[in-house]
Amino acid sequence: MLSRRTLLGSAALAGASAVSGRVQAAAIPDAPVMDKAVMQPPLHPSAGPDYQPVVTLNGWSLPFRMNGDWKEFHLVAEPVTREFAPGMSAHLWGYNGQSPGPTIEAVEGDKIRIFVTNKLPEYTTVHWHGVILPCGMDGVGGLTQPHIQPGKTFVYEFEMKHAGTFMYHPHADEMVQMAMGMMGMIVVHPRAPVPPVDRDFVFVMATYRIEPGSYLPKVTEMTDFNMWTWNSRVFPGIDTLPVRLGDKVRIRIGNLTMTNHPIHLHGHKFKVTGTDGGWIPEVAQFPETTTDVPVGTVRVLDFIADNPGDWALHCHKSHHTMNAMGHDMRNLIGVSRKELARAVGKLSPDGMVMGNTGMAMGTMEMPAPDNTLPMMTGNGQFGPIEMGGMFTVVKVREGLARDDYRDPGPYQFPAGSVAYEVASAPEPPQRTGSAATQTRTQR
Ligand SMILES: [Cu+2]
Repeated sequence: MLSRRTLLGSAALAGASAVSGRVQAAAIPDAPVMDKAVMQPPLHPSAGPDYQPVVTLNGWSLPFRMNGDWKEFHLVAEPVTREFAPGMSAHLWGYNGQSPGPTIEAVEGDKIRIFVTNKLPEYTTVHWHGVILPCGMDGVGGLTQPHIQPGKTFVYEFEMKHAGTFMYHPHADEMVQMAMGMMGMIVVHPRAPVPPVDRDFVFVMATYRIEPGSYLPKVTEMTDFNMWTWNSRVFPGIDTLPVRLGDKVRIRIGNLTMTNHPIHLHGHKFKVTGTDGGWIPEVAQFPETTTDVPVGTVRVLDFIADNPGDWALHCHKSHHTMNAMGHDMRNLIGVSRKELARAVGKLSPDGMVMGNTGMAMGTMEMPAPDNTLPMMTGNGQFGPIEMGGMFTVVKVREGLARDDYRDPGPYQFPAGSVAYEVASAPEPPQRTGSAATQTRTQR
């Protein structure tokens, strides 16, 4: 993490009593900057009430400072370069060096002061989605506050009245600013001692339309996106979720895309325990393996990691587990490759015919422009995984140390526990409607 001095003049802070009202510009705290797109270790609080911190997939939590009884953060809205996966980067707008911005963590009852500096070429605001606060702190440009003009810093001050999982994003030129990646998550930990979870993950879903070979999202796109991201990363660039066998695990997922995402976890059942409206009473929770995360909402998934292995976690819309290349391909299954190749060859001598037996990519490599990613990619210990977009792996292992979130490598399957090929195929099964069955029913 880099440190960027934004103090005007002396760093000396006024006493708590002197800053409980309107703050002076001289008291603006440093704005830390992140220069990496990999998961940072949990940020245990250095002051204020204690809590079990979250980790952000391919992200980080924003450090704060205490100023009297106020917890102070500094967000800087600015242009950033974000790597989606090795081989592709995008020119986005974000906060403090990355898109999405850092996760803001606080504790129920905290008094929060968030400084927002605008280094974008146009005005912005920040709306604290789901946080119950006074109207003048709601961040809706024009409606609840004047816009934050380029070069200016505004202060938001409110109490975090409720624990839960919330989001932040601009409410100013929203179509452009959200399509450019301006968003982040807010986690408010409960103050009352409740049984904490062992591992607590958070990420926000965002979508982009970035033509292969280009770097800027098409900000007027409404429906036809080609980069389906978790924290502005796509498989195989999304961090895995390493958890210890037996851990109580929480995954908090925000959706700031333009469509819903049915999120599916393999090998476990979970309960949805919270939304951006708060915690769901236990009597209203039920077991699931897929839950829909609608547009503009948060879903919190809790489960016991009681099944060792490498378990896929992904959106169940199959075009959301793909990357940019090849979204417009025709279905050629069953077409004669020879005849089609002859016809295509007349029109395009370098043309390539594929897909007549399905589209399994295997180890096939196609020439691609700079700065894009193949439609389906990634390798596992048994071969190609053929995924992209919203896909990663929950890795349940014995004996991981607390706060150890390093990828433990591929799962070591116990001998004899993997699906296997048989020496010869059995007799074909009899089908309803086959000649044999018909003869029998006619009798
Ligand atoms: Cu999806």
